[in-house]
Amino acid sequence: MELEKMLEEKAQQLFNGTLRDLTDEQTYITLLSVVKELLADKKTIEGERKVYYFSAEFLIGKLMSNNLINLGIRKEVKEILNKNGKSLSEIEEIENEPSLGNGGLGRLAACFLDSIATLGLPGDGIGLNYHLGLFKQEFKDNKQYETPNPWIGEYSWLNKTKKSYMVEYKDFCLKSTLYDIDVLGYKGDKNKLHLFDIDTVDESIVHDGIAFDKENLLKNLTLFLYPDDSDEDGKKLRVYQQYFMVSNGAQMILEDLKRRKIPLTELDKYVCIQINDTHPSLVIPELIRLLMKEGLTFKKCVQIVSRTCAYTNHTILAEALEKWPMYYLEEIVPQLVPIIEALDAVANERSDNPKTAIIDENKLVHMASMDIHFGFSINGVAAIHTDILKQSELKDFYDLYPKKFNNKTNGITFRRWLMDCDEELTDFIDSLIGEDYKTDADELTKLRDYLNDHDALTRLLDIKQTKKNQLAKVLYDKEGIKVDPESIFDIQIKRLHEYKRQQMNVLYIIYQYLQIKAGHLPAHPITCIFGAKAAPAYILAKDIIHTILCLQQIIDADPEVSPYLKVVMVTNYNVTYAEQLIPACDLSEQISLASKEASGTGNMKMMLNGAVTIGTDDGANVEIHDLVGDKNIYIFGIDSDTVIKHYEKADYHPADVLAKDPELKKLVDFIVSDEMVKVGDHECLERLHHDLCTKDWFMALIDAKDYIETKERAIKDYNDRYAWAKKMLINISAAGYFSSDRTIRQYNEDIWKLK
Ligand code: 26Y
Repeated sequence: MELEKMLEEKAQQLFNGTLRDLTDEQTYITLLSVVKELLADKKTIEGERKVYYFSAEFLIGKLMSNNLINLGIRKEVKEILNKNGKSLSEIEEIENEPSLGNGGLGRLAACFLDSIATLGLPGDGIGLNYHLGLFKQEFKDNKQYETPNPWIGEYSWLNKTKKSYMVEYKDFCLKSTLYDIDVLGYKGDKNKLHLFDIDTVDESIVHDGIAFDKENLLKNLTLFLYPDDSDEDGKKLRVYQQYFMVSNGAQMILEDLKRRKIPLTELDKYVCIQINDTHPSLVIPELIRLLMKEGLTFKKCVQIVSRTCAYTNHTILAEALEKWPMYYLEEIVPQLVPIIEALDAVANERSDNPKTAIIDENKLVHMASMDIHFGFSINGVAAIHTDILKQSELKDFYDLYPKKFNNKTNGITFRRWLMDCDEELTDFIDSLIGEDYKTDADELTKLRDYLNDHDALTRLLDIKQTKKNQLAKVLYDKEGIKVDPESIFDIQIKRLHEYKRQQMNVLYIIYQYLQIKAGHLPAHPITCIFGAKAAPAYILAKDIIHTILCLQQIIDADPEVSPYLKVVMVTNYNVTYAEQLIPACDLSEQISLASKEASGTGNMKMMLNGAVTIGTDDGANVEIHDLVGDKNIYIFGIDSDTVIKHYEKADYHPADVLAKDPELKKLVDFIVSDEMVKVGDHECLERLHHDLCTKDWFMALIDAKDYIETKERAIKDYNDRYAWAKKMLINISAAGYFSSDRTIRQYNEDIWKLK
């Protein structure tokens, strides 16, 4: 049936009206219902062998626009809505964002699902149906507050299935309910995202922000995306969640094999499990347990499972590598304890190096160690990251299993991060090189033919200006903030973490503020935009947010400064906000301490949308640098080898840097100046100041000077508009490598081996 007719009939059926009569909300529900039917009619991707991507996070973001694009009907829907006096973008506003992830790792999982389906590979996601996504962020008195972030409501993309499994804990059993979300490939067939839940979750137990009773598992198991892990109960709840996810997933996989009459001993031939960081690592002992219950020997189970599971590492920060106390497991999932102990014994047979043990002398279970011993592949997420894993962080394992290690540089889906978020740029690229790049991203290199095409460069600059104007309107509507769309949009959007060094960006802002106060105007007005959530219990991260908001207030109130410098911290940064910020970015801030950012993916998104990067040689920046060359990226700072040596020798002391550089000291001291204290909380400002002067664990002060000089150079360069436009075009033309289609092809060729 033709689309318009379907929509009209659905409007009639649901609301007894015509499309034209419906409210925006009714229109959204009508559209959702029609699109879900179209998805239901799509073919499921089939194949002998299938990958299951196990992940505690799937940061899928709003799905309407993405589904319309992949169905190939976005333009048509837009026209039908326009004809009926409605706008698609306003209708899309109605959708709640499912914020089922913290940041990069969760968003990567979502990009991967899109690419797996687009490449026509059989592959499903396995995760949890959190009722409340990552907290909603609010600001009051220049501080972050957290409130619940519900997303499901009466209408959503979830389809309730009839599948259900029993999950055993020490003192009770829980019955699961499975919800599926259809994942349609671009102009292709579909896979599924399976999200497990329980029926007894009770959203009303949340009080005072995001506090809740952590004891009552029946009510809270899937209530939150894993909560604050600063206390014992929060951590235990995460073990309950992780086991729930993997036990359900493992049972579903084995049930499917039985249905297909495949002997369980052939699991590894038909199934590959990709373990996304260590959060789903309990799938290894759980699968072994389930297979043993079917009568297989421990030895046989270890062999099968080891050929089935592959592990991706996303971090080298020690505090993020999960280690569970054995007594937690005894208290929560005692049935896994003998299996983990037996696995530890096997590991100790293979190597007497205590560093590769699974259970350490403090009776902590190292989840990554289990993955490496009993998985067949371990990969890092960017070239430099994998090298660091091999050479230092996981060196002992690399010596033991050199062939298991491999790199898979991250990628992003161009459907969402270009076609969806920047239609103007997409149409521009289409007009120059055709549409093949949408499924073959390397085609983007053809844009290089236009580097000296004045007309093309003019159009590119115009598009960037259009996106900046659009963002300016969003900032005004959402935040009540007026920005100058002609200023440089300098954007740092990512979780707030010391290693990502938003605090170094703060020092630049202070530098620029003091320069302007002293009568030295910047080469071009600049708007410094931040988006970041801090973990609720991460005090220093919250202090950095506070400092940014105080600077925002001071500069806003200063008519001498505000025409040239503006600071904006957007509220509740999420995927939806990212889609508006990224196309408007001129200068992309990727300034982590070298060696610390495993990959980064925001760097790729901004590059693809015509931003130029200022960054360290860290994560995927290294590969961006290689692809675009020195002239089209602003690299600064000490390199990762130097950083690693500083840590080994413990020879970095911020006080030494400050003693030698009184100009830098002035910038740092500004944090506790009268101006700041007047608008801020003395304790918070003091704490950050003290940390920078005495600890500065991520060495912001070592790189600050180079950073400031490099940024000043970029701002000067920006004024040569055509030279800048060339840099933009070179960045876009080189971004093809960062398509998640490429990443997934590599996962498939090296690890999954699906047909
Ligand atoms: C232990 C638990 C609290 C935990 C929860 C979430 C630990 C880690 C995470 C999330 C990690 C994460 O997002 N890592 C990021 O993964 C991206 C995708 O590979 C990388 O691009 C990025 O550099 C890395 O920080």
